[in-house]
Amino acid sequence: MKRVLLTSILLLVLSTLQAEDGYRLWLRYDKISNTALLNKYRTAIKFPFVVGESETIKVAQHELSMGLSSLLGTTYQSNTGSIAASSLWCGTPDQSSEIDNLSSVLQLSKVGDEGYAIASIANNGKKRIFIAANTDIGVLYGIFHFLRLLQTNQPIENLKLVSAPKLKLRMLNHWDNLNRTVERGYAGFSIWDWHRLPGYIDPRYIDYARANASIGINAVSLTNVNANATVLTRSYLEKVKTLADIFRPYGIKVFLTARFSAPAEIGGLKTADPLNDSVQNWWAEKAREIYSLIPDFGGFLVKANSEGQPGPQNYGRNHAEGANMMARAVDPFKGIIIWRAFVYSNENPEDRHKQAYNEFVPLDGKFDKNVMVQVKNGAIDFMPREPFHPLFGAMPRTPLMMEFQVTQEYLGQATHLVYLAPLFKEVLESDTYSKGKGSLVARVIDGSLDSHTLNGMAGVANIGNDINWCGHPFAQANWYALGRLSWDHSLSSEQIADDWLRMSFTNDASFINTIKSVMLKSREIMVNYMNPIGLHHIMGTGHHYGPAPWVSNLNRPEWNPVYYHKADSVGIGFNRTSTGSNAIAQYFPEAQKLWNDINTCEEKNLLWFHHVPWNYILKNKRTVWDELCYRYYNGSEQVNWIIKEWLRQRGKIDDQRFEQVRMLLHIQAEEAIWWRDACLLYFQTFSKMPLPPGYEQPNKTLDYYKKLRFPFAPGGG
Ligand code: GCV
Repeated sequence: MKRVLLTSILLLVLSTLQAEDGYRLWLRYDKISNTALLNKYRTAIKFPFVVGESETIKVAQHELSMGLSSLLGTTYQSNTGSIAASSLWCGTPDQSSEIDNLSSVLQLSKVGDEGYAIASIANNGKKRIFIAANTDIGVLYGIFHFLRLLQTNQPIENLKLVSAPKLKLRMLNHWDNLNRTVERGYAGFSIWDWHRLPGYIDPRYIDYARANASIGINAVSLTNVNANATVLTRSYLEKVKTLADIFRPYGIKVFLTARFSAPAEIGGLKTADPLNDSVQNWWAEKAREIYSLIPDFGGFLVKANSEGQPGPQNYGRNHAEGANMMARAVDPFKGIIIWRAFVYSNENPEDRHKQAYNEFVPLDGKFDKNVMVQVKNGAIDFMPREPFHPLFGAMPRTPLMMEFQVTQEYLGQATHLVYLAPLFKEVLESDTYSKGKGSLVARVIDGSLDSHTLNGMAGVANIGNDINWCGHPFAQANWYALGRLSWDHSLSSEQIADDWLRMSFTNDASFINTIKSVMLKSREIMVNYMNPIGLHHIMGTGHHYGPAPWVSNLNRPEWNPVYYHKADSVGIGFNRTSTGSNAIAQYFPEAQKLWNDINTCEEKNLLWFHHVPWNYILKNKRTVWDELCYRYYNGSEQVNWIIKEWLRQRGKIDDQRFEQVRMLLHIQAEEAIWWRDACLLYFQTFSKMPLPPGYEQPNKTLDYYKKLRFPFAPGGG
């Protein structure tokens, strides 16, 4: 008996030792299993040197030594051994005369301040790989790229790569509260241990910075946009300074969210009116204090006059007056203000879709040069599918920054496998037509369309203190995709998924091909079982988990799902054409053409723009009701397809993550049926039409679904 117990304990310890808990993200650096390739790499890589002495270079040296040793299964210690025999040289022209001499061959003029070149070059009679950049951070990014080539088993014989980021600000927005809850966070509590900072430094801060640097993220806003002014007090700023010091070598700048009423709340002033001298002085002083602690502080991210947050309108001022006041406070220190355009008001009877545009377009050209306006990808709120926000293209004199949501608030949270790169790409590749055909959203936000030097993209983080950071093993792919697309928005979803899978799981081709296809289809599958053909905002109240299209009793009309789907005895959908709210007029004429006419409207956005009779016949000859049924059933069946494909992967990857994903997929399948049946039973009370023949009948009643409650659902913040 004793022996059995001991053996089980030993096995448990062993399995824990070998556990793949997901902590290592995509930086696992497991030894390359293909022996022929391993030998090739070992032959090609000898005595790596990373030239320089800065903190960033030290990080780069460490990463390269660790990555190579681990991937190649033999010790590599950067900057030791024979420099003459070295075949991997990393550095900048300033630090290395070899690199300086080769700078035109390496094309360093093309890589700017953060980019890099990786090239195989014959040098002094020896073939060498150079990882070169104009700056130390460029060297670190290049080293991460090089390690990725090995992790993904790419050839390295004849490298000739030049890479520079398309966007300057590549950012994560944490919605983390000071009490460590995370608004819309589904992966545990905040990783910022405010209480024990600055004295206690969780090693996780360094791993977080490494992970971000490995995908090019160079800015993080630490706190919730529903801001708490306490973070601007001295004792918290000292904690922030500690984080900023840790992140600096990894090229990451820290931003804070600023509560507009802070001068009154913590500054003892009677007002926070942006035109008041004492308020202006307070912010100027606060900026001076912050920059004395954190010289490279990024600036403030501000949610104002939205969902109850204070803002300039409380004092009869507009967004530009509020933003500019803060911009002047940080300007002497090269700081910027990121002002969010996520505004809507219940006192405004206008379609919520139109409100941000109506408030912001008249302010175009009125913001100071160090203000960016951050716009969510769509006009409502991070739905499974939204047409792009009409502000893109409509404010040419203002740098607009993209705000995506990485945390899956409305997309199955940390339970559903949904790969978001296709959603991000769909928006980035949408044509605003603001300057004729080809005026893509991507070109608005990278500044190339309207010649802005400030430009960027942010994602609301999905990171928490769960051991695997993001809750769902596949949710890590969304953090990864945000970074890679911020660096280069022309990358395909497929390429990003391919890299992420290889780095996070295995290079096994059959696993990669199957699971990549699952990932690429997963977003569309989720749209089908949650919000097909343009339905939106029909999820449960408050926690936003699960379906609740019947909710109609909330004080604010635009918080009720019935406001959005408008189902009645005639049909379903929100008429946003000229005969309805006319939100469509906010788009340029060519974009309007995609959606304006019910007969030609892209079906994926049909109910977003039209109220459509239940028996209206679509191009595929189904009625709208039948199409809804088809999509809901198809979406939920497709989750079973995902499960089937996943089960075939047993043994190809570690058991621990295999099991985690398997269990989560089973919940996803149940929840897809919940979405399907709850929504169809509810909409059927209006359509009065039967399910098409052959469809399995729901086995629960609408009443059953209406009574479900989730009092402790996560993410409430
Ligand atoms: C931080 C949605 C979310 C809120 C969030 C808000 C925002 O409404 O449900 O939790 O608040 O967006 O983006 O400001």
